[in-house]
Amino acid sequence: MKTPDNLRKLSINNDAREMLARAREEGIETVWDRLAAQEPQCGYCSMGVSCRNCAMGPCRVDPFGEGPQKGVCGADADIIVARNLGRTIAAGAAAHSDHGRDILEVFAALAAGDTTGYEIRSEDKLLALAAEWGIETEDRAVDDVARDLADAMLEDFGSRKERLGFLGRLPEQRRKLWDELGITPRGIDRENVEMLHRTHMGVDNDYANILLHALRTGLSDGWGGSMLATELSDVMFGTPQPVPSRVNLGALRAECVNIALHGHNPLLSDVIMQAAEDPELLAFAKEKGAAGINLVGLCCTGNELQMRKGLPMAGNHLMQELVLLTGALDAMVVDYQCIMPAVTDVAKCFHTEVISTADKARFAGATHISFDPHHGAEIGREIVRRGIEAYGNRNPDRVRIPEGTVEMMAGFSVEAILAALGGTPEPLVDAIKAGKIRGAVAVVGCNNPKLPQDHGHVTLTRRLIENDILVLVTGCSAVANGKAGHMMPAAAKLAGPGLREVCEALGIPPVLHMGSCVDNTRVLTLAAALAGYLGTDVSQLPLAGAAPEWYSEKAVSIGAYVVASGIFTVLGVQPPIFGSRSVVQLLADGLEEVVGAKFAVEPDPEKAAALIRRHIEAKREGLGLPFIAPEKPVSEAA
Ligand code: BF8
Ligand code: SF4
Repeated sequence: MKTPDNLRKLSINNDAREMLARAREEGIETVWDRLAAQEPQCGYCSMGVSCRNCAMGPCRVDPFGEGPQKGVCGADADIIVARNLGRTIAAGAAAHSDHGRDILEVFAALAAGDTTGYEIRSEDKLLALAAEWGIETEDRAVDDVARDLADAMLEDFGSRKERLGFLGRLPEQRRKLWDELGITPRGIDRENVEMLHRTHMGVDNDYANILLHALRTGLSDGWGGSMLATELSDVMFGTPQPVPSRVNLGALRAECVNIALHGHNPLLSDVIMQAAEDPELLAFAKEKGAAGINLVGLCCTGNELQMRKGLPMAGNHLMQELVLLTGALDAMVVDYQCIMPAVTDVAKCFHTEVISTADKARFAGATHISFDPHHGAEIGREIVRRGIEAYGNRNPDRVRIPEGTVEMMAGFSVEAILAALGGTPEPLVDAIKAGKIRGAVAVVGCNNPKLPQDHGHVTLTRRLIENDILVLVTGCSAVANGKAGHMMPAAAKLAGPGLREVCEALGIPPVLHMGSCVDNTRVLTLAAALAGYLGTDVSQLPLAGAAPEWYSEKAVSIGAYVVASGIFTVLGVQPPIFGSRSVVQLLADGLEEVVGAKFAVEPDPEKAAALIRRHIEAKREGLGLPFIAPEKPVSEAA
């Protein structure tokens, strides 16, 4: 097995390097080894010019013009690349939206009094959503309002509507633009199904038309499935408020039963957190010799719990195997998405029990405990009990927990940000107008083993805050920035003078944790609210998005809805589109004319920061805001 020698190239974090060294010593395979074994990866697939959409294929076209230029059906590179991208976006949108549906179904069951372990924890939010969705609230029982809201939201998944229920948050200009372009998302499932239909052989054979529908499919995620997931999670689990937390593998505790909550959906993990405080289970843990029950988060399930309850994070995407390598994890509870099948292989090298919980996401080698919200509380307790039992099998001689955690703050929902601003966006708008804050950038998305873990997130974020750009983070980027120490109020000293002044006055960090990946919709809501406040379109604001280390289909869907919503987005990993010059031209240039925003690809975070700063200054100029020469010169970028 060929493995790169220098661990420093794999991750910027000491805890990761320490566990990678252990993996080497003990011959335990990780994601980096498997990537090396795949190299060189297929050039056709990397450029997006291979197709297996039908049994006349598989086909591939030669982007350099020497081999075939068309698949068996006659599809050229433009069609094949656009179809592949459309399907990728549909898969990502489906993942987010199916998560949203799962939340919505439990919310509906809760409203019907048919669950255990759930309650409405944010009545304010429920009533605000009901008002937004045109549901009568006066003199009505909360459960009745919730039932009607659930029914109305379920309609968003179907085919009977002309537009999704959350589009009223957008400025009029943007809604009109989408109507004119024919990309107003109508039904969440509908746009996904139509994307699959259009990319069947012999349906949509116009690459630009395919890509427009791909944007619409992404919009059905951002303004549909993901937004439902965020909003209803807030209703059921609480609207996040600033909360202290910690991050790193050091969050594991040798003396405790350690249970990691991994995946994306807070439905189960929330009841597990309740179970971990159950006196009977705590007594059982003590009986087994443990000092207590210690829960840690991974990926976005972790983010959901960190945002609302300050749950310590063990790490982001590339830490999921390394947390097992500590030998101190007794159970890894998984729901779905971003959970490598390899976790059960690594777990076998230790005593760790992997417990799968979603019937739609099963793992060979895992114990399956089917999650049923009607008995949420009981299932939560059963899972914690198994974790305690697994603790009994732990070999203390094999425990190696990297020392130390980094403090961070989470919990910056839009409501929390507005509260920090004194209830209105005005102070933020004033700070932007005065040039103290030049603009805001959402730095989001994954880790990818093709890049040094967290380097892109951390470097880009640092350059942006140094230049007075407020950074909003979600997903694995939030974890990366937490580890880097960017997410405590004291990090204001790393920011430029203007941003520093604002952060110090408000007592907030210059990098705000806005949640999991479905919570990128909080960024949309904030952007739309700012645009509404200024009476302008989102595309005119000094905003940008960046996914420096993305890997997932969900990230492509996010990119699609962010750009279609009018926000320039920089990707740090090349998407598989470079086999079609037309597709690249449209996404990286032509879209600007269509939706007022476009994509850029820039793997070097220093250059990405320069691109974003130029973009933000251009938007400021467009709004007639004062140009103040930046502290540090914009370095020459591509
Ligand atoms: O939804 S950032 S690696 S964990 S896909 Fe996955 Fe990417 Fe992490 Fe969360 Ni989002
Ligand atoms: Fe080949 Fe066309 Fe079938 Fe794709 S759809 S596999 S290009 S014949």
